[in-house]
Amino acid sequence: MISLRLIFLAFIVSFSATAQKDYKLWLQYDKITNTGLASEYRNKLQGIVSLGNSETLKISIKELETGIFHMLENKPEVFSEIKGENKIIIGSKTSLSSEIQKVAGSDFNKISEEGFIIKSISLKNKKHILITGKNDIGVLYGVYNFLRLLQTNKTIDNLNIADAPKANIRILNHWDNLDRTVERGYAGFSLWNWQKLPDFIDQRYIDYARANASVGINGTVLTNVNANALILTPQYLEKVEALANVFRPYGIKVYLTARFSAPIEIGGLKTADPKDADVANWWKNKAAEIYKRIPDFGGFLIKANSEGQPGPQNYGRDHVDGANMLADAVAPFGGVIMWRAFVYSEHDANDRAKQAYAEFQPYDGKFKDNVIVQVKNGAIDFQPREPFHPLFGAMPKTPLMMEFQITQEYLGFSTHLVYLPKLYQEVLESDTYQKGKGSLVAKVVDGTLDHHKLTGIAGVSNIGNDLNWTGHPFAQANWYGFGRLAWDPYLDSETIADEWLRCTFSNNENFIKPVKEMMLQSREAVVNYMTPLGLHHIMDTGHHYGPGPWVSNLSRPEWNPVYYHKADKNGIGFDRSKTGTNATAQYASEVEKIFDNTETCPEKDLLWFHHVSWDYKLKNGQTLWNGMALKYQEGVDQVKEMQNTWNKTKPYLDAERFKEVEMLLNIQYKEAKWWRDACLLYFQQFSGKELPKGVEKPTETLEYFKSLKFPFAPGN
Ligand code: GCV
Repeated sequence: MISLRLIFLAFIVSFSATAQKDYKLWLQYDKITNTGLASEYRNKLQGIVSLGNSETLKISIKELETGIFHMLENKPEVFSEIKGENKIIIGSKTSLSSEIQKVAGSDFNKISEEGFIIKSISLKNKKHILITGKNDIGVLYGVYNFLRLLQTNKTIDNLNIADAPKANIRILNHWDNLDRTVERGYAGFSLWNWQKLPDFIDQRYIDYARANASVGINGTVLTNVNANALILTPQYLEKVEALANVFRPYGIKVYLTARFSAPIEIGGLKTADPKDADVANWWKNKAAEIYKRIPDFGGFLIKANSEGQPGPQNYGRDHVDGANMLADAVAPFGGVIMWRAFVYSEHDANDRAKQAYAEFQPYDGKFKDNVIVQVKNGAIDFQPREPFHPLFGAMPKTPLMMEFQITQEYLGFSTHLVYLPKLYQEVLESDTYQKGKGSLVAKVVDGTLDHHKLTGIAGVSNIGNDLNWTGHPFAQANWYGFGRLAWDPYLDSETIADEWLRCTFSNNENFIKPVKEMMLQSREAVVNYMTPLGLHHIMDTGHHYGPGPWVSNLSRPEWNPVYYHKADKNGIGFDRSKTGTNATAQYASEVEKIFDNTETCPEKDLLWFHHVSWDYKLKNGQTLWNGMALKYQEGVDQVKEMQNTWNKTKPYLDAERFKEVEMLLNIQYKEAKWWRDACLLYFQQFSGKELPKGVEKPTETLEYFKSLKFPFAPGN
C-alpha cells in the first residue's frame, strides 16, 4: 500500500515538474551548469539596486530575483541605494542620479521610448551593471535581455548594449471567439475566460503578459477578426478592462476587433454606413466609452468586406471611408486603426493573388494619419511559401503593417515541427525595389523606407490553453521568434533559434548544434512535402488539414485547390506572367522581370508564376515531373532526418519533452508520406509518367486518400 502511494506521489511530482517545464516556455532559468561561469556571474551580481517603485519596476526586480535565484542558486538582495560594488542598478532615466546619467551619457540618444541600455559602469571606482531606459518598460525589456545573456551563458563583462524596437506596434492577433473556440487555433481553447472575467484573474493572464514582454511584444488583439459585436458592449468591456489592467505593467496594450455592423447589431441604428452622421457618432461615443475604462486602449483591428464580413462596401462606400471614419473616433485618444488588406471576392474573376493590390493600391495616401494597413506576408494566404505581397513596395504614402501567421493553419497545425522565423526572415529580406535595390520589405515595415512614424508587425497567435501554450513544444519557438523579429526585423532566424534553444532546453553544444540545424531545415522540409516549386493552396478544404489537390466542388472558384495548381495533361502551375494574369506586373519592374521569365524566376516560386509542361527542364537537368516527385521525397527524407536528430537528444533534456516531440515527429513523418503519396498519385493522372528512381511507391490508392475525412479537425 505504502509503496503504491509513494509511486503515485512520485508520479504527481514528476508530472508537475514536466508541466512546469513545458509551461515555462523560454523562461526556464535552468541552473547554470558551467561552475566557473556560475561563480563568475555570482561575483558580479551581488544584489539589485532598485531606483523606483512602479508596478513595472517591481516586475523587473521580481524577474531578476527569480532568474538569478534559479540560475545561480543565490537570492540577490534588493537595495534602494547604491552601496558596495557589483550591483545591478535598475531604474528609468529620470530616477538616475546625475552622476549615473552622465555615465550613461549619449546612450540615451541611441534609444527610443521603449529602448533599453545595459552597461557596465564604474561609480566611485566601484563596478556595477546599469539597466535603464527612458521609462520603466524599457527597463523591463532591458532586464529580460540581461537575463537572456545569463541564460545563453554570455559574458557580462564590459557590457555596452543600447537597443530599441524597430516597429512601434508589435502585436499578437488572437482569432479567439467569445465562446472560447479559436479560429485556426490548434492549442486548445482561448485563454480568455470571459465567463469568469472580470472578477477572476487567471494566473495565465499574468504569465502570458510576462512571456510577451520578455520578447518585446507590446500589444494584443483579444478577439477574432471575424468579429462579434458583443465584445463592444459594456458587459464585455468590463472584462476587457480587467485584462488591460493585468497587461499594462508589462507594457502590453489591448486592442479589439470592430465588427463594422456593430452600430446596427448592438447600437440599434438602421445602418452602419460610414458616411452617416449617427453612425460616426455612435463610434465616437463607443470609443469614448472604451477609453474611459481603458485610457491606453490601443485601437481597432478591422476585417471588412472580406470573406463575408460586413464593411463600408455594403453601403456603396470604400475602405478609405470606413477606416477614416473609425480613425476619427479613436484619434482624440491616440488610438490607431489597423485596417486589413486581406480581401478577395468571388464576384471578381481576376486572379485572387491580384485582388488586394488592385483594390488597395489606388488608396495610397488617402488614409488618415492614425490608420495603418495590415497586409499578409503573401498575396494568397499564409502558405508554406509565398513570394512577398506586392502591396509592400507599392503604397509609399501609407503605413503598412506586416501580418504573419504564427498558428500553423496551412503548415501541419500543431503536429508538425516547422520553425517559422525562417519563413518570416525570407519575406522581410525580400527586395521590393520600390526605391531601387535594397528596398527591403523590412524597411517598408519598420518605416525607414518611406519615413513613416506609425509602424507595426502582427502575428496571428498560436496560443491556447494547452498546458504548453502552443500545442507543439517547438511551436513556442514561433511565438518567441515572431516577437524577436517584431522587435528587430533584421535579426537572423539562426540567431533566434540559438537563443530559444538555450533558453528553453540546454546550452550543451551537442544538443544545440544538431537541433538548431533541424529547426532551420524544417521550413524547407514542409515546403517540399506539401507544396514544392511554388505550388500553393492544395490543402484539403475548409479545415486545411492534409492534402486535397483534387478538391473542385466548392461554390467559390478560388476556394478550390484546382484553381491554384491548374494541373492538366500539358503541365502544371498558375500562369501569373504576362501570358497569364499578369500578376507579376504588380511588382516593381526589376522584380517583375525576374518573376515573369521562367529563366530567371527562382525555382522555388516557379509554379506560383508559371504554368509549365511536365517535361520542362529544371536547372538541375531533371524534368519538372521528376524534379517535383523528388522534392516530395526530399521532404519526407528531411523529416526522417529530423527524427534521427531528435532521437540523439535524449541525454540532454527531460524525458517528457523528449517523448512529446518524438511522438509528434512520428506523426509528422507519417503525414509527410501522406502528402507525398496523395499529391503524386493525383498529379500523376495528368503527367502520365512513372515515379522517378528514388521516390518510394505509394502503399495506398488515390481513392483511399480522397476518401479521408476529418469532421472534427480543430480550428475550423
Ligand atoms: C479569420 C483565411 C483563414 C480564415 C481567416 C482568414 C483571414 O481565409 O482560413 O480562417 O479568418 O484567412 O485572415 O481573415
